[in-house]
Amino acid sequence: MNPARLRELRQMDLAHHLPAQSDYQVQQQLGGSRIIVRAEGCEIEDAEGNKMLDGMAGLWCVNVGYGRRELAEAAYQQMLQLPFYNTFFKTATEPAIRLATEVSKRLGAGLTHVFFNGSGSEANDTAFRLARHYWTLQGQPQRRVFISRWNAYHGSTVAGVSLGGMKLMHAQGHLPIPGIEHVMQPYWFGEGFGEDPESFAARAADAIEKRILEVGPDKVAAFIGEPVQGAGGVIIPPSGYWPRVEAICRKYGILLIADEVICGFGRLGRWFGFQHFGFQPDIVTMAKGLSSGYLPISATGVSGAIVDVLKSKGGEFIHGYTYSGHPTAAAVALKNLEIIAREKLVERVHDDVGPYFAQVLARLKDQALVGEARSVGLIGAVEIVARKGTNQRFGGKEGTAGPLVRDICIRNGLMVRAIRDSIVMCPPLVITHAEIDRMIDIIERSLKEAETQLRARKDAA
Ligand code: PXG
Repeated sequence: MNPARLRELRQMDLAHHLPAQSDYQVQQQLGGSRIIVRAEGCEIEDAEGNKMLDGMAGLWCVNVGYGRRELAEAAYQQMLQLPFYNTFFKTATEPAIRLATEVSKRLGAGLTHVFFNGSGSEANDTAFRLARHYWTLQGQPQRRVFISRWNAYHGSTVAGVSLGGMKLMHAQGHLPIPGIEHVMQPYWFGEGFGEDPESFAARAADAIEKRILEVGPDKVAAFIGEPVQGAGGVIIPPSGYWPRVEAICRKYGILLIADEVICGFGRLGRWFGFQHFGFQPDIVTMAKGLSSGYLPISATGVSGAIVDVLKSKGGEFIHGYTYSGHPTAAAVALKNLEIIAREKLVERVHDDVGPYFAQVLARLKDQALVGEARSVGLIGAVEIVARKGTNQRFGGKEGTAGPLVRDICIRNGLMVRAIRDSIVMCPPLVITHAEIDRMIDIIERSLKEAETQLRARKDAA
């Protein structure tokens, strides 16, 4: 982009635009936001012409990679035929019906029906309202408490933030809303270090049972969790965690909601994260990879058992969004699922790039700053520590190294996220071996560059 146009855009950005989750004072100090202008495959390009490998698939969503003409074509054709119609008051459109069918086929295991929304947050709001409605229909309206984990991310709407366990988000706006309980997360590196991982997992799952008993089992509507917590820092629970959580939910007849907004659509090497961990949810929320981010659309998958109750008891579920089942977004999502299936991207993650990513990531374990490098499928994290062999951070409990390493990675040509003192990765599922090598090389180099600066800091542990 020519410099004059870029200058003008930056000024307009400052004068009129409030970007999401940003400190507007910092936006001002930086002279405007980073502007991304185009992308192809796994690479993004900013307005200054810098090309970067996109280690975050946009924002954990561009599963099929950028530049898919087929998706643009699907949107174009659908817009010409019927750009929009609603799905309110017993109306539907062909793309919405076909997409519901395709999604439920892939969910399998009794998750027969799908409710559409525009975003992951809305998908969780739907799950929240649906679960309470279900219990009321079942003659148990007092069952309205949700149990979630600290450091979970379930979105940015009022219910999404409340269900999530981000304390800083709660602190803005007097949240959470009543009726939501938070328990410990299965974050072994942060909270179980030195403990046998499986006994830690059992302890983390049992915290849910303990809370159920404190609240009163007859008052709990549902437990909600991400199979792998993404925005919380790619928290991969030990293998015993989810089966134990499922058994606890079953024991007390509590609905189990899997938030698959990040884990869904191949990320863990299966269509859904619950299939990887081997448990059976009653409600599944999905977004991001459903359309690979090409258009906003999300879905709430519901078990046949719940739908049977809705159908047999009757009465309107007084809930929905203008864009529920948006035909253009649904047409793009359908084509996206077709691409994932045709190119066998789920199998590719499971059999090829997932194991390769794990293998290359393991190289980082010898680095002085690396406390742990973990992954499952194509999602991973590198924990940065001040002292090798410990989980001690630079600059105290929350750490200060993450943002520094992230900024160096970006300068070196890799877009990644820092979450506390970890670097997280979630690249498009089409990433090649060479690109995985490049991603890990850049992180390795950036960690080395950061080390000198970090050790020189007064606050170094
Ligand atoms: N659930 C999960 C598990 C998510 O990761 C949402 C719900 C909400 O989706 P929407 O479409 O309403 O944003 C998400 C979104 C980050 C970051 O910290 C993560 C998300 C969104 C924005 C930033 O990297 N995840």
